[in-house]
Amino acid sequence: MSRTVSLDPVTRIEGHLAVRVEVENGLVGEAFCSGEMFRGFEAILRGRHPMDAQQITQRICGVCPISHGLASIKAQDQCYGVTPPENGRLMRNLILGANYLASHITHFYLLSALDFVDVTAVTRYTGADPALIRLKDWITAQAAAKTLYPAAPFLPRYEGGYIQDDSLNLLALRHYLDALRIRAQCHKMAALFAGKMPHSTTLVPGGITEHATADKIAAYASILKEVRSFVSTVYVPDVLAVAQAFDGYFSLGRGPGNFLSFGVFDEESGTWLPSGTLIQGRPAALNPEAITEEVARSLFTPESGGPPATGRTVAAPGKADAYTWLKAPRYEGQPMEVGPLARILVAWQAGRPDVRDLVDRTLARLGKKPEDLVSVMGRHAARALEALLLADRCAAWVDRLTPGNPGFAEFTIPPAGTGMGLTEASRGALGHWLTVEKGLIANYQCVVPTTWNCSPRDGRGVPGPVEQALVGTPVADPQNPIEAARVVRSFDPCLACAVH
Ligand code: NFE
Ligand code: MG
Repeated sequence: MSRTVSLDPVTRIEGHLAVRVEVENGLVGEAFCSGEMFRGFEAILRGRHPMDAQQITQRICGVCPISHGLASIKAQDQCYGVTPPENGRLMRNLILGANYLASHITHFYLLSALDFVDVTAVTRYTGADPALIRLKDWITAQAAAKTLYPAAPFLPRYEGGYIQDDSLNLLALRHYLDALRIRAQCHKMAALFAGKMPHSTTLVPGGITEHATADKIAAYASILKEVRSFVSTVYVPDVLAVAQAFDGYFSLGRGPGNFLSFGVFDEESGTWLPSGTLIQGRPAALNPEAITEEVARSLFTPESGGPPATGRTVAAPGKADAYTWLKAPRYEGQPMEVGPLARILVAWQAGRPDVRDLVDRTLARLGKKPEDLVSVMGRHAARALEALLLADRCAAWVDRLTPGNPGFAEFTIPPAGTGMGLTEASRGALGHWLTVEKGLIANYQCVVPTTWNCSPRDGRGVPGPVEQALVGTPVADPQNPIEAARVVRSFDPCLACAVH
């Protein structure tokens, strides 16, 4: 007998996502992802000055604003025919790198870890760590208050299957509290060159307006050391410990097996993490012309679909058979998984030596094969390994900055033109498409990581990546579908971005 289980809202993600799964004989048979709000950023941008775009699109999200700002200024770089000087290119990487580190650390500790770690361990704590004592007192007092949400964001929660060893749980909770401080440090790092965080004032076409002074370079390098040490001695070991404790999740949450990366972090030639696709294991070069958006089951009019350069965003709230405010991006007509796992797999396949070395060593340590990465645990591991590789890369970029050299190049805005800004947000491939007419924005389209991952069924009825990843997931207790929640959260969804 089939039974509908609804995860609504999915908590500990960003934005409003509802997931419905049909469970038959204890396994998910079909899944549906619904983005539950309409925002209309693309409609807001039409008719405005193109230089408003990097400011407005950063407001799509407080978690990945830098990626939206960068996609926007890269689209404008192309439209205006301007290339950033070396300092501008490096500062863009350093701001984005700091934003990735904040995002990955936030995702693991604040959003995902409590799917595995038993937070109630702190109520049994008898040690002397003041931070854990404060957390214990707070949770105990809140839980005793018997309100609807007794100790949010910790309780209520799904019951079942947490780590049993309280010493491990307490260590992870201590790291949860440390992560709050480290993510703030990441924002300080970003703000050195971004002016402020989360929404930067220094991102402009042609580069970055902040000056790379010796004191900012030294400050960035110094905070980076602290963040890098947290990533290598806390974050990566914690992820590997959780991976070993939940080994079964290396074979759950597979998804469509297609991966897409736009490539990110501009270097003198090409990008550090390469662009490319892997479709059923076959690597290929990225072809942006192969990207389309489908709207068959989305709450948009038919003209809202098609290639992003000419797509529109016209809401159709009452549309029959539609179940989400996300469009369905497709590549060569296929659903594609995007994100750290996609970037790492594409880079591994392309033979990037730093990626190969770290990934291969980690797989050997875990006794896993590369194909095991296509899973819930593989996504967490890829995110953590990317953070470690990126911290090292940021150290090299900050070293290359030359105090006194220009951060941006001058440009003029043509009365008409087009631009495509492709980058990677922490959650995956991000593109902004810009058309300028009479000096104003005539059309603007964003195709966003979570729109790829949480996309609905397309015109052929093919489900999106998260919908596919959920199929076959065991749900032992329909009242506590924690296994399904773990699959969804491994993608680090941000619905605020996805519906933009
Ligand atoms: Ni709101 Fe975002 C990232 C973008 S996800 S977090 O990373 O772009 O779709
Ligand atoms: Mg869009």
